[in-house]
Amino acid sequence: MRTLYTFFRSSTSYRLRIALSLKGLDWEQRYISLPKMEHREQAFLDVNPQGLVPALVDDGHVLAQSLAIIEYLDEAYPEPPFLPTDIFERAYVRRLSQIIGCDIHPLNNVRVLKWLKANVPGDAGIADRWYAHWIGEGFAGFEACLLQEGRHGTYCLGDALTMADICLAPQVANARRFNCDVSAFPVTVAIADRVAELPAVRRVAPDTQADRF
Ligand SMILES: N[C@@H](CCC(=O)N[C@@H](CS)C(=O)NCC(=O)O)C(=O)O
Repeated sequence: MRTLYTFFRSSTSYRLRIALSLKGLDWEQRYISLPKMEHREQAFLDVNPQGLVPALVDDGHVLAQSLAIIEYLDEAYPEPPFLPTDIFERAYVRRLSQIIGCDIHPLNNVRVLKWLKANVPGDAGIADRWYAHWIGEGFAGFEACLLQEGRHGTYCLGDALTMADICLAPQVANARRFNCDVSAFPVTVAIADRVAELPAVRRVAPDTQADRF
């Protein structure tokens, strides 16, 4: 049995739930509440000393960093593949994944928003404006990349779902949760919506999670 340390609203945890679900793997969940700061308690730091979710324990091995874990899962459990076999296509999928994972998500992480609220007093809307700004900038780059490359189909790369789609759907879900206007990115949003509608994805969505209350 493998164990996923997860929080329902965490988009990086959602990536992992999607990946595990698509691979058809079984796992048990340990819920780590970010509002209750359980990710900074020693019990979780003993698992991931960085104090961030998700973490996965598989076959006794502790894994952290969602992109690294997704690639691990793909190597350990090859079907269905999350990365294409062509090396240039693999680099393209990693490029799209890293736009989300390295250039969008870290700017809008919980600790960043909390820091802004604490350090910019008298500006109640700062965190929402910050979030919307970086979502707009990030998705504009993502959409431009898709359109310039012209390699998308049902998903980011043709009609086979890849790691890029696994990263994209949770990020679009979070943007909507923060009431961001995503209408300027129709290709990106349409792909994310197709991913979110898959039964294997639907069953691990934030609104299905036991820790959502
Ligand atoms: N690059 C890491 C990011 C992990 C991360 O930042 N997770 C967020 C939840 S989506 C978190 O634990 N945030 C806690 C905080 O910001 O205090 C990954 O992809 O796994």
